[in-house]
Amino acid sequence: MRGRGGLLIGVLAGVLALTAAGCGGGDDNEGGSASATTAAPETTAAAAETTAAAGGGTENELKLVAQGFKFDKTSLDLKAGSSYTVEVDNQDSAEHNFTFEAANADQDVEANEDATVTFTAPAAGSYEFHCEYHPGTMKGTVTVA
Ligand SMILES: [Cu+2]
Repeated sequence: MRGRGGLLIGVLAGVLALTAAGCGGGDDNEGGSASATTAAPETTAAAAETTAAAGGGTENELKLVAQGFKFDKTSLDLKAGSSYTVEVDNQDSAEHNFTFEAANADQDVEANEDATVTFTAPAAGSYEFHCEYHPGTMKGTVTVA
C-alpha cells in the first residue's frame, strides 16, 4: 500500500514536470521559427523592388505648384539624360510660366490651370528654373547628377 502510494505521487510529479517543460519549450520554438520564416521573404522582396526601381524607369514626373507668385519648390533634383514630365499647377489668378533653359523647357501656365512640359535632363551640373513673368520671386535651382 505504501509502495503504491509513493509510486503514484512520483508519477504525478513527473507528469507535471514534463508538462511544464513542454509548454515553455514549445512557445520558444514556435516564436523563433515563425519570425525567421517571416523575415526572410520580406528582405528578399525589398531587395528586388530596389533593384527594379534603380534599373528601370525613364519616366519621371514632378509637380510644381505656383501659388502667391511663388513655386512650392525652390530646388529640383534630376538625373542626367533621364526624361521628365513637370506638371505645373497654377493656383493664382495670373499667368505663370516654367522655364528651364538648359533643357529647352518653356511652358506657359494660364491662370488657375495646369500645364505639363516634358524634357530630358541635361548633363550633370547646377542650373536654374524660373517663371518668365516673375523671375525675381519665382525661381529655383536644378541640380542634375
Ligand atoms: Cu509667375
